[in-house]
Amino acid sequence: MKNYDWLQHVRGESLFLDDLTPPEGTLHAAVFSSPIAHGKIISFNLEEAKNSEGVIEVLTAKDIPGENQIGAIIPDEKLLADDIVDFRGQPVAIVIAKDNFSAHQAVKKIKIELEEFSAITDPREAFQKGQLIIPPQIFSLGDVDSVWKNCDVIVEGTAESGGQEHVYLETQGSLAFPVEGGGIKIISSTQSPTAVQRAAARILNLPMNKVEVDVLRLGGGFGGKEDQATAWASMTALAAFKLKLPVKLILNRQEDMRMTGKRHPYSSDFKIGLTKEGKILAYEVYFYQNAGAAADLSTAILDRTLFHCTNSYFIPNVKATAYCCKTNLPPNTAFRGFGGPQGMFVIESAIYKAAEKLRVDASVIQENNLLNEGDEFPYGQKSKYCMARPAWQKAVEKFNLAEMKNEVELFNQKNKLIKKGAALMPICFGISFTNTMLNQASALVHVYTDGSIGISTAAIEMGQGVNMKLRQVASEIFSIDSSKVKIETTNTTRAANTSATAASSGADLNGKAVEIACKNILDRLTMSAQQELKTNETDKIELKNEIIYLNGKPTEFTWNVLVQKTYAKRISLSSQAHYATPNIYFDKAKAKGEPFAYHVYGTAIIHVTVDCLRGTYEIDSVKVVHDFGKSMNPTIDRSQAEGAIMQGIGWMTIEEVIYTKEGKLLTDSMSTYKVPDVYFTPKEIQVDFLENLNPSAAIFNSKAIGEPPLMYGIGIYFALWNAIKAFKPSNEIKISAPMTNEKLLMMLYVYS
Ligand code: MTE
Ligand code: LUZ
Ligand code: MOS
Repeated sequence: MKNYDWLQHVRGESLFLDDLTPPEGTLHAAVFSSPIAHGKIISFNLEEAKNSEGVIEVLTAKDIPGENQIGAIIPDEKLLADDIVDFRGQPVAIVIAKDNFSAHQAVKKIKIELEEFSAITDPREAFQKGQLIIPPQIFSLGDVDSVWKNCDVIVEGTAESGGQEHVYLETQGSLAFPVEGGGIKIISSTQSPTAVQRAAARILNLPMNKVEVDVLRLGGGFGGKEDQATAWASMTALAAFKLKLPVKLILNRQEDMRMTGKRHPYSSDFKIGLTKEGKILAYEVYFYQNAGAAADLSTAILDRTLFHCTNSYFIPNVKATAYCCKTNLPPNTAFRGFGGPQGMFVIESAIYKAAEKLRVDASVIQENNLLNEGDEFPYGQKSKYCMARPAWQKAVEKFNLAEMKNEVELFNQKNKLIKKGAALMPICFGISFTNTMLNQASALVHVYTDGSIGISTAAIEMGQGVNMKLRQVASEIFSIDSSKVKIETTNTTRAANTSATAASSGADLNGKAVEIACKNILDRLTMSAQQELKTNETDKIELKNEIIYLNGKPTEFTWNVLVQKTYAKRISLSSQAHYATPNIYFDKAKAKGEPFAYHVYGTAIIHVTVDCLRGTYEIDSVKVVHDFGKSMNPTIDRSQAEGAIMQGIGWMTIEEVIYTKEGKLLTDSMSTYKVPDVYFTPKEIQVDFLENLNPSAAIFNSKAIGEPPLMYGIGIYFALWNAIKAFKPSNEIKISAPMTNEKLLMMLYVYS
């Protein structure tokens, strides 16, 4: 099964927001944003900008007819600042001009007078000053306090992990135009059309039915457009509403990097207690999340950090506390893994520190404590169809870990200045939005009289291949060629009240809805065939490869003929269906429940080579055994795994988001923010499929793949750790990701 989207992409035929032919007379917007991280607006002077060439209008908070509010979970974020500015790059005014260049020229002419306040960029400082967005969140299992005395070793430490820029190829943008009856239509590059619709309706003081949002596809989202496409869409909606003309706004790369939030940096304290055999008895952890200046999705992300704080290990006594710290940075947001990777990085760090103290290889502790069937997670759910150990064992055997270890040791004995390091990284990731309410989707399926099919769902195609998977569902249910199936744009008039395409559950939720809708139509078609073929009760009707079979024998009825006959009988060839993940719940007050439909497991083995003279390194190989369930599209799933692994590796190694203490982003271009390129990719990536049939909540038993493999990338940090140790065994590692070349070099020669 090929991915139709990819064929179009390589031919340059796929359309993105900026490729759409804009309506006649479309105006262009540019955003004026706060030049400081924290302060009070005293006054603006917009005159010069308004008189600038090509400028039509400059809009500020005063021009908002509805409520100046875009906060999705907590209403704490204004579309346009009108009093206090909380971060550098916070939108203050929108210039609308005849063309993009004029709009940008005029932005430079806006004068603003501010009273500057001191800025906080560090989450621990925010915590000390009581700047928390929500009260501390705690997950616990057993009782850590009573078991420390039974531990043979206890290790405490601190771990830092950095932010990460999404670098979606298509920057944030939107196009909005007025429609009949005072409404607005918005074309947006969003993962969540309903979030855009809701926010724009609030801004414009319109009912939601007067705001239509349409999405063709995204040039990548990676979580960056789960919540943060809303502002730009609302701005174009506001401008189009006020000026009664189409307005387009596309951020350039630098604007996008400066104004939008990123993966949350975390600073964490851990304490881990083990027996001398390496069994973990207790784990206590405190997470300080750098949320930025508004809640955005931070609280949900904080939850997922807690859900994944023990990764794929069973730890009988856990106490995990998480703080959502408000700082003067752009609001940080969803990024593939959604807080999970940050939690997992800390438990892995704790295990590595404990291994040093126990003088064993960290993999011994990792393996010792892997989840078994029925083990309880700190949030009360029990591990089911647990693949933690099967994946680990298969990786160890298939990739011959013992031999690889020998090779590394031999190499390191022979080489003084070049050292190799290896690490294993098991993962366990829960599938479902942790906010149970969001686990629903809908599909609208039309079979046209020529036998072709059009499908609308809530799913957003952003490169992950969800449209191809939805096509496959319909083609499989009807047993017709997938070329007969078209996936329509995602539109709020055809799929209402949608959840974002996120949490890796786009294919599951929308696929299940498509499955139900197609089965409804198939039932009617089967009934119609029974009438046409005048069958009796014992006869068996089947649709196979576009032919109707009666008792296993082909009839003269093809798919197309049956569709026409059914239409002629005035039977509906359309169906709308809704799917909600069954049997999941979470009691927030108790922090217990069964929030996930299922878990995804796997193990990676990562090898690196470090040049200990220069602090540079290469990735030799990443070898993975991953639990795909029964993959419905191995090509797409493998590519998702490879992309996610690379993104995880980037986060841990060379991608470094740097803000000054004054909240100024220094890494605001592709020359200062380094993403992995083709030369940086591992020399070898192997992804082995661990097949299993469970569980049924996955579409066609094909498990969600979007996010889980990102966390294999965490293993590279520890492979580098081991290489550093091989060079200088006495080295005390200061745990701070990413391990950039500079940091690694300092680690080798400066810290001891
Ligand atoms: N793959 C590509 N090519 N582009 C993307 O933006 N986003 C990731 C992942 N894979 C993304 C991607 C993220 S963050 C998620 S949550 C899932 O895709 C969402 O899609 P799914 O639910 O259909 O897997
Ligand atoms: N978004 C969300 C997510 O709202 N809830 C989640 O649990 C989640 N998980 C991963 C990615 N996005
Ligand atoms: Mo993905 S972080 O759930 O958009």
